[in-house]
Amino acid sequence: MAMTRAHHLVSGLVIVVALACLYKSEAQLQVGYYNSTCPGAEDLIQTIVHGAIRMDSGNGPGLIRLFFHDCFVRGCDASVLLDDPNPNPNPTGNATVEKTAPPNLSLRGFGVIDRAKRVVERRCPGVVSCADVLAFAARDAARIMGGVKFAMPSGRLDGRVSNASDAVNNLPPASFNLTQLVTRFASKNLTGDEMVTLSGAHSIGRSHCSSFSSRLYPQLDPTLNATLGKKLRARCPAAPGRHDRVVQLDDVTPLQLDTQYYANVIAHEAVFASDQALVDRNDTAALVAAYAGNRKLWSQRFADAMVKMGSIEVLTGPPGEVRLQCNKVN
Ligand code: HEM
Ligand SMILES: *[C@@H]1O[C@H](CO)[C@@H](O)[C@H](O)[C@H]1NC(C)=O
Ligand SMILES: *[C@@H]1O[C@H](CO)[C@@H](O)[C@H](O)[C@H]1NC(C)=O
Ligand SMILES: *[C@@H]1O[C@H](CO)[C@@H](O)[C@H](O)[C@H]1NC(C)=O
Ligand SMILES: *[C@@H]1O[C@H](CO)[C@@H](O)[C@H](O)[C@H]1NC(C)=O
Ligand SMILES: *[C@@H]1O[C@H](CO)[C@@H](O)[C@H](O)[C@H]1NC(C)=O
Ligand SMILES: *[C@@H]1O[C@H](CO)[C@@H](O)[C@H](O)[C@H]1NC(C)=O
Ligand SMILES: *[C@@H]1O[C@H](CO)[C@@H](O)[C@H](O)[C@H]1NC(C)=O
Ligand SMILES: CC(=O)N[C@H]1CO[C@H](CO)[C@@H](O)[C@@H]1O
Repeated sequence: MAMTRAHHLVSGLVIVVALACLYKSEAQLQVGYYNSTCPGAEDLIQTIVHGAIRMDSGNGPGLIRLFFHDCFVRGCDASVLLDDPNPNPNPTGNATVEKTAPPNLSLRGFGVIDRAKRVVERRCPGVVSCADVLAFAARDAARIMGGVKFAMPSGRLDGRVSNASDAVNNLPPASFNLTQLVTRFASKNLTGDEMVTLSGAHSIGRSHCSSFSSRLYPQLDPTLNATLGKKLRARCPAAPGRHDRVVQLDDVTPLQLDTQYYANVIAHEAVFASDQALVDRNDTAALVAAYAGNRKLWSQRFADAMVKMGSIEVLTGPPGEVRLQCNKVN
């Protein structure tokens, strides 16, 4: 008798949990969200991304960073892709939309997203959001640059707002220390471990001198290897003039999304103070060391962290929309 009662309780609980999951899944991303509404969308996007990276390898890091900047500002809603709707330049010269805010300095890959969106739009009009196109493209870029293949859940809708001050307030600057980095990622529900893992994206791509010149002048940052410091000074003059030059983030294997970045951090050869800060605490330093010696471990964790980053504050209902063109709201 008691058994039956317990059974009923258990099955009741199972139903409640199942219903809760069902309800929740309405607002959740799904792997293969476009299976029936736009089969082939992910393949089409992958083809475009592949071609774009073959033409210019900088599109690889560009797309991965674009995804990060999208997700950290108002969630992964393609707000980073919106142009200023005002055709006349702002009289104050102030930034208005995210992509014109200082932290977005040098974002690249917009053209790849526009092309992928156009191709997908031709196949299935009004179905695939720009936020999902960007998520798929970043996933593909990571694989093409040397990462692992992984499933990227989808079903995001596009936002209708882009605000430059949101970018300034949400994107971490390269001067952040470890405490600040951990806190900023925690505000996006990402753990310290995930912050260390995602920072490995700095294994590819480049930086402008202006993003780290405070480590070079007036004094060389003592946590930077002096030999590298002198090399960077030669490349990045104290008085830069109008031309802000670029350096590779990982000078050893600049085109491989590998764990050389972590070896660089251990050797004090990372470009940003925020990279070097990863060894400022035992637990994060231990993870840096583990990743430096285990590419397989890092690549898998990086894939998992990209999926998690891709779920930040996603829109799956109103006021979200499927934009027809990625640079403007419908
Ligand atoms: C941990 C905090 C982070 C800081 C402080 C930071 C900062 C920066 C800065 C200042 C640049 C150079 C911009 C320039 O001067 O052109 C950069 C480049 C880059 N970042 Fe980060 N970033 C962070 C996290 C991430 C994450 C989470 C990702 C992606 C998962 C990422 C991916 C990239 C990539 C791929 C580039 C190279 C872009 C290119 O070559 O066009 N970063 N980052
Ligand atoms: C789409 O298809 C894939 C592969 O068959 C499957 O793993 C996934 O669960 C499907 N997703 C949806 C939402 O139907
Ligand atoms: C806009 O620009 C003016 C003048 O340069 C400046 O005083 C003001 O703080 C700026 N506003 C914002 C929101 O950046
Ligand atoms: C952008 O956000 C800032 C800070 O939250 C706010 O003061 C400003 O009014 C917003 N701008 C627009 C155009 O909504
Ligand atoms: C990190 O920076 C914050 C803000 O400047 C400061 O309050 C804090 O003491 C710093 N933490 C460490 C460990 O340096
Ligand atoms: C983080 O998780 C909490 C609790 O689940 C949620 O309320 C909050 O919106 C999440 N924040 C982000 C940025 O995803
Ligand atoms: C800095 O790097 C150079 C060249 O890789 C190396 O010879 C030197 O030992 C390093 N300096 C320190 C203090 O580790
Ligand atoms: C961190 O490192 C210090 C110094 O090496 C050591 O004494 C301490 O036990 C370590 N803490 C943890 C949590 O590993
Ligand atoms: C791609 C893009 O619009 N980048 C802008 C980022 O912000 C800087 C500074 O506000 C602008 O000069 C760039 O044009």
